[in-house]
Amino acid sequence: MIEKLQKIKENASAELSGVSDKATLAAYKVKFLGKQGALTEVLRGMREVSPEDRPKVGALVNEIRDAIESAVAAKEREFERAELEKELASSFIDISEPSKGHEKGALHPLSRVYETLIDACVNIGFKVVDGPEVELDYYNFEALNVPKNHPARDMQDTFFISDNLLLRSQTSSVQARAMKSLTPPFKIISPGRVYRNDSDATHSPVFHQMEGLVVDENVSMADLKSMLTSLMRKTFGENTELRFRPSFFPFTEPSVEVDVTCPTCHGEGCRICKGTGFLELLGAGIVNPKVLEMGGIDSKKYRGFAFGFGVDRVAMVKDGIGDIRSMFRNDIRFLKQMK
Ligand code: FA5
Repeated sequence: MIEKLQKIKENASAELSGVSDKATLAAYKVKFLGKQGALTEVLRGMREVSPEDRPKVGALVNEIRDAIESAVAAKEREFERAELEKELASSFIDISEPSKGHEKGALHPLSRVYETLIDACVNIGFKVVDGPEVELDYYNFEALNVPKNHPARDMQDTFFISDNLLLRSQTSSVQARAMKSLTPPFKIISPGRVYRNDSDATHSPVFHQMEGLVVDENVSMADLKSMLTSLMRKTFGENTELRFRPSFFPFTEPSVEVDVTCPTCHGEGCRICKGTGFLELLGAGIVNPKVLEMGGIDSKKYRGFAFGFGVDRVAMVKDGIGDIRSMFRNDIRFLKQMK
């Protein structure tokens, strides 16, 4: 047995010099290490070896197998290196060739407006708060002075999930939640996605609002007006004029709708503003004392003002986008145009 093994060792060593490529290496491996190979063949005869000789024979088998395996691995490395060198020598990279250039990405028009509005508010002391998109009827309506079955609910065509659960139709729901946990004075904004059963060029079923709420002693309509004017001028330019029209919201009293001069025609009247020179952007007003009380705030001591933008509308106005839906189609041609 020992002689047989020594013979295998000698043959393996002698034949290695004849291994000149991957194919002969594969055949070599099969011949010495394969299932029908020389070493396996010897191992099958182990039964005939006396128990005292077995450890010696076993050790020799292992030694020969290890030696063949490392010789095979070394040859494999040698062939791979040779292949790589051949490839490197034959290929040529022309580093003087002009590059295709890198296209720069850009923020979505909506994200740009979001950032501008949020930054402008944070700079004057507003804190950003968040709330759930799947909301309780209570926070979206009841806590905002819109009881169940009240006709004011028709102002927003809402997606209900169940009697008490809905997709929030306005970010005012966050204001209703925040009042319960914050102690006045405070200034918060809540930007986020909202949902209504609307769809045309200026209405999308999913859109974005940014609600602002300021609660303090002695806040007034004049504060609301000056704050919104400064915010709109930061967004649309210093020459922007605001128009406040009396309106109705169940959660504010008095309520206003606010228009800004059309940035396309600067108030002259054009297709975008339908000839009026103004564009409607947001609702606002002095928070109804009933809403403050429902939020746990003493309405005798504190007053509040609130406003709610359509962020998508701001983006449309700012970038002259004719159809709100183009902002959600992810058409790369539109997005490139908006860069
Ligand atoms: C509200 O949603 C009130 N919560 C705003 C408010 C807040 C008033 C605080 C008073 C105090 P309104 O339904 O008007 O109001 O919506 C506000 C803005 O959202 C609109 O001016 C408009 O810019 C935008 N908007 C409304 N519906 C859609 C829609 N389907 N698609 C895109 N924008 C919309």
